[in-house]
Amino acid sequence: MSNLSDGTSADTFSKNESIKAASNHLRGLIKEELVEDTPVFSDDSEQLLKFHGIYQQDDRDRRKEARAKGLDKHHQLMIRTRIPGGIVSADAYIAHDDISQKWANGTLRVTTRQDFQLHGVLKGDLKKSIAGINDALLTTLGGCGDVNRNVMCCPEPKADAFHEHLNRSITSIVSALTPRTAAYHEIWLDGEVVRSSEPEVEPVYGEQYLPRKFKTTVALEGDNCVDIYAHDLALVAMRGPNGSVRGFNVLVGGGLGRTHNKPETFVAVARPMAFVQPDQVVDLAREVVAVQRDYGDRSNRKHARLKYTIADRGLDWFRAEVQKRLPFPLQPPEPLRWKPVDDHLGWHEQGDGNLYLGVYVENGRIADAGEVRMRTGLRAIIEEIRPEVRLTAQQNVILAGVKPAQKARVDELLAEQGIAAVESIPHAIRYAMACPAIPTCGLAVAEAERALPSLIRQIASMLDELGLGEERISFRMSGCPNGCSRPYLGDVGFVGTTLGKYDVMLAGDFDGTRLNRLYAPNVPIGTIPSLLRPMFIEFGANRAPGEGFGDWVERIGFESLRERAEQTA
Ligand code: SRM
Ligand code: SF4
Repeated sequence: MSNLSDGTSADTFSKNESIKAASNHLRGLIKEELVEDTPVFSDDSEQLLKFHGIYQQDDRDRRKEARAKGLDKHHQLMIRTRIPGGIVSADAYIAHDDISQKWANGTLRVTTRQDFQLHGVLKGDLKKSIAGINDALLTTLGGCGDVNRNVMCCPEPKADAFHEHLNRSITSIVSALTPRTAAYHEIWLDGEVVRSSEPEVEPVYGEQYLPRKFKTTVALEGDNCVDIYAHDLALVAMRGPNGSVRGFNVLVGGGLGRTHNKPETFVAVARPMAFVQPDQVVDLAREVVAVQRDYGDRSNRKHARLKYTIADRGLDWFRAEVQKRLPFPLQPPEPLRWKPVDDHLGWHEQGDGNLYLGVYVENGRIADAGEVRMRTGLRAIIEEIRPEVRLTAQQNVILAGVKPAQKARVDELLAEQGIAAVESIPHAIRYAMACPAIPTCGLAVAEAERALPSLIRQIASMLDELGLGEERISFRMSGCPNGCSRPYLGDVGFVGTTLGKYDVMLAGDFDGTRLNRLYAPNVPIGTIPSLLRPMFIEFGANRAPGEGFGDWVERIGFESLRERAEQTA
């Protein structure tokens, strides 16, 4: 193992560093263990599998029963397909739906980073599932692991020159930051094992890949629907004349993961670092990643994200280090202004005579549940109309390229399966998000996806009763402080502390430009509506015209909020 650029000895490296270094570019023993007659991979392979887009999990709902019977956990795998900009062809959607039916738990999960996740895959079905995804021209390589993850982008399918330019930049960034190892093909696709006298090279990542996960998003000037401030690297495309991209504002060092009671772990928003020309953006992205590769903390994984490198060494140091590696001068960042975030739901013109429809999917779970047969409905439309599918950063689905003459048929197919038009969905529900948490996530300490629907309906009816039903307030819940549903960037965050309890975070904003803060720790879920009710009453009575809930809380402050809430309650 090599030492760090700053001279840190390899002796202090964390265990994951030795696993990566010894893995021969992510091969390890995955191929050998795949054919063993066991339901699980070894611990080392579990870490390497992440780079291949695979997490080893167990069904937490079945733990108790298994323990009582003296049986092992119910082991299963989750597969994450990396989907740049969330763009999926009709064929790839159908392939994922088929795989979910045959080999996973029958549902598809749209993630907050515009990917698909398949849960509940058994080891014996893993290779077939991955091969099916690749046959549909998508990959799971780099879906997880210590590499640059999926590159996000606003999914609005606008047919104009600006979007075309942007798509070209994204393709180049994705290609520059995708791992080069042939391990993926060898293991999952029966690719030939290349035996060459030349050593295999990972030009960006080297032998040990990055110290930790790395996340990049591209955003469009004025539109923060991808939550740029949560990202290690955010590139905001600025408009030039005639639909050109004038350049990119570059922000670095955002990250939301933290651990309860460990103040040395913290949430950070990405900060403006530079402005670059369109033809410089790929080099810039590569060198930002390279500086983090060389200077990120490889001894402590809880301190290994770019936000800690920047907190320890300073943004000026980071900018100078990136600059040293580039042949062009970094320009100062331009000011950013945001319009109200658009979730792109409902019917819209897309600029080429066709339409797109944004469909609301509760917490991203495409499933048939009771009256709402989302899976059947989306499948029927996609098979018959064959739209392009786009996954949004709010866990919803866009059907693009629908001909005006097909609109009525799409509406009919949705109605047949009980899928409501977005206009009829209460705003609190529409703008809410929750992470998967229990039963699949091994890190969850509380429920999220299964707990939010009931809570958010209580909140929605309360807001409606108080005449605030039309307000755009974002409620985001996560089952632990890692922040996968970006709870720290909503008006209101519910962060799980233990089963049935949540830290209630307030004073963020709807447009995701400001972190919220802890207002009330460890609140039992059943009492959250009564905690919020007096605040909503005060908000309705005293806010300034057009002021959002989080902005109002931020303006009056927690102390005044507590006093007012006590008087109103
Ligand atoms: Fe996440 C780990 C789910 C977006 C921060 N995240 C996990 C794992 C894989 C649990 C694990 O490591 O065993 C979860 C799998 C649950 C399951 O059963 O599916 C998980 N994260 C998700 C998804 C599916 C949540 C969702 O509701 O959609 C999102 C998948 C995104 C994707 O397609 O790549 C997801 N995770 C996020 C985000 C939001 C974002 O990136 O915009 C964050 C906060 C931003 C950030 O990274 O700082 C996030 N996930 C984490 C962390 C904390 C990282 C840290 O720096 O401390 C972990 C734990 C870890 O890495 O150790 C984690
Ligand atoms: Fe799991 Fe925590 Fe992420 Fe939720 S926030 S998916 S509980 S790691």
